[in-house]
Amino acid sequence: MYWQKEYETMPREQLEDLQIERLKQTAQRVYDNVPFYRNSFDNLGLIPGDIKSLDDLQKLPFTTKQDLRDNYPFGLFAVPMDEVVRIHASSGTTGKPTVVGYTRDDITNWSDLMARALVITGGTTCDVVQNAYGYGLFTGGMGVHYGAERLGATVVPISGGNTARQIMLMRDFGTTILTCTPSYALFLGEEIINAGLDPRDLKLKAGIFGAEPWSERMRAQLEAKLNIMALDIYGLSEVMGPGVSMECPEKKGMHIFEDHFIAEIIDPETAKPLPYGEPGELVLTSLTKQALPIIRYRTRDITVLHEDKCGCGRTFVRMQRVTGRTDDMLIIRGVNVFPSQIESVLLEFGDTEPHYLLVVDRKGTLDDLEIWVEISDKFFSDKVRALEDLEKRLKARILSILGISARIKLVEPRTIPRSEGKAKRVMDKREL
Ligand code: DLL
Repeated sequence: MYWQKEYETMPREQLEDLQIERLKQTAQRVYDNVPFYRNSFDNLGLIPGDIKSLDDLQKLPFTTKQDLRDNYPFGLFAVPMDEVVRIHASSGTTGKPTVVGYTRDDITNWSDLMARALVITGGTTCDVVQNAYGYGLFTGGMGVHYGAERLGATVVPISGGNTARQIMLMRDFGTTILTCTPSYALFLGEEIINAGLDPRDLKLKAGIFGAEPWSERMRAQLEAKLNIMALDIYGLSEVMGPGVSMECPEKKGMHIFEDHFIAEIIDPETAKPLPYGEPGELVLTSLTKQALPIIRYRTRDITVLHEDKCGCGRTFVRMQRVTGRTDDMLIIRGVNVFPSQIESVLLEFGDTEPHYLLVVDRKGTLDDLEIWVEISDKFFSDKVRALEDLEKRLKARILSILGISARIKLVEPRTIPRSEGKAKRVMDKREL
């Protein structure tokens, strides 16, 4: 089943014609409206008219998270603010978030892509979609929500957390499609069983899980525990949000919605393009976005692209599961965390040293973050009460900056191993 069959099954040649047309428009749009892009085109001696074929994409400059940061908050927007109807944001590398914007047409396109994702799982107007992705600045909640409404399904905007209530509503409302992070889905699956329920008594049939890495092992567990078909969805705020690509029931990777995005794989070291089939960093260019068109965005996500025909009939290339990142970003309970964000919090607090270690583990099915922080010599001789107070303040500050709660472990001065080269800030013990 398709939502927009004409596009989803478009012959490659026709699809490439559409991509080049849209790429030309995008290059013109950013050149005319975004000083950052005009400058970078000028520096390369490039004008939008130089883009004549898809191969010319490689002439265009890359965009990075740092570029979004340098132009915080709205500097990369290509339309006046009165055309922007929505803002979302994701973690920046330090204090300020990365901000993205959408026009009304952007929201319509995004909703269509999310409706496609739901239809791929077999979704129809008769489905009840329990949307347990977080609502708010994170793109997961609203992204799925608008897609479900666009499809005409019934959406239950429950957001994340409150597991007992999730299970109650799942049963009472006859939820058929669950959308959330895969680790939360696994937790829900276990809690359903702990509550003495049999998943076969629920009406659940499919789950659309993403926003963090997962594995085939987790898929098998999710499908067994929840008695569903579990499919992977990928996206990132900078490029749109969820719905950049979506897996089909063939389960051979996620189809990139190539009528809206061009995907490349590059060698993260040399930035040179790599052929299909080789692992590297995913680079995405938007083709239809108006508020925040993005050229060759370096996602930092490692994957492989496959172009062989898919049994589902879609002609879009597929990306394999994301297997890692080229930077130090962690995803903890679905929240993107950069060690540098934590460092900047520690620097605000005079009583700690900027020596820290993030210990990430999976307790049961949920991620757990413990932050080891060295306290200063001066502070170390102080009273227990003061230590407890420092711990509390740090915890609260990290919660407010990162949006996740962490356990703080204050350690004696000079106990976190120093490294001669790049400091080791993270110990990730999770096995997916
Ligand atoms: O996580 C958007 C999203 C919401 C995707 C709901 C899927 C479902 P950000 O918060 O900007 O956006 O984080 C984007 O999350 O660069 C990847 O590193 C990671 N990521 C997203 N989807 C997957 C996935 C949303 N299916 C960052 N597998 C991306 C592995 C994923 N990693």
